[in-house]
Amino acid sequence: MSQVLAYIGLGSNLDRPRRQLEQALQELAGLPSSRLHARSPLYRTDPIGPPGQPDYVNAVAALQTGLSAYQLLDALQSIEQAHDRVRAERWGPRTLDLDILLFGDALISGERLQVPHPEMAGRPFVLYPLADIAPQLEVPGLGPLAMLLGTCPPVGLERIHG
Ligand code: ROI
Repeated sequence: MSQVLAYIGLGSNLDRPRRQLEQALQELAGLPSSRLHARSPLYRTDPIGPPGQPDYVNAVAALQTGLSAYQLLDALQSIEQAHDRVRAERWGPRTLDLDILLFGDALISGERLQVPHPEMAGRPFVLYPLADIAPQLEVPGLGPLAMLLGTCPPVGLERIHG
């Protein structure tokens, strides 16, 4: 079976965010035909979007998987739902958000799924944890990750220790 390295962004700002992410990482590791290849440290990050919501905890995982991109998307949405995610408000607080950032070197522009994730280049809470686990990464269609970091300063995030 052909295997792809997929990068997944994790975020939470409700209901014990660190625990949400640690649990979600275990659930990613348990997906069929998949293996957790790497995970970044957790970061506390300032919310981007509507003000007045709690800080986020963010991380990025690299998953080696034999699933297709859409099978992976379905699996991520089931995990989100199991974490009681309520899709109440656009850009509002959430218990767990799992985004496919990259899927090998694929370029996907569907209705349900766009890869690379269309907003990743401007989001420090994605780029810095991604650089922790894949500093040499070439982002399909966008260029070297190192170049993207140069135009996205590490503002509003701090690595969580322990
Ligand atoms: N802000 C931060 N810091 N982290 C997120 O994961 C995140 N996710 C979102 C919006 C609401 C855009 N803001 C975020 O979906």
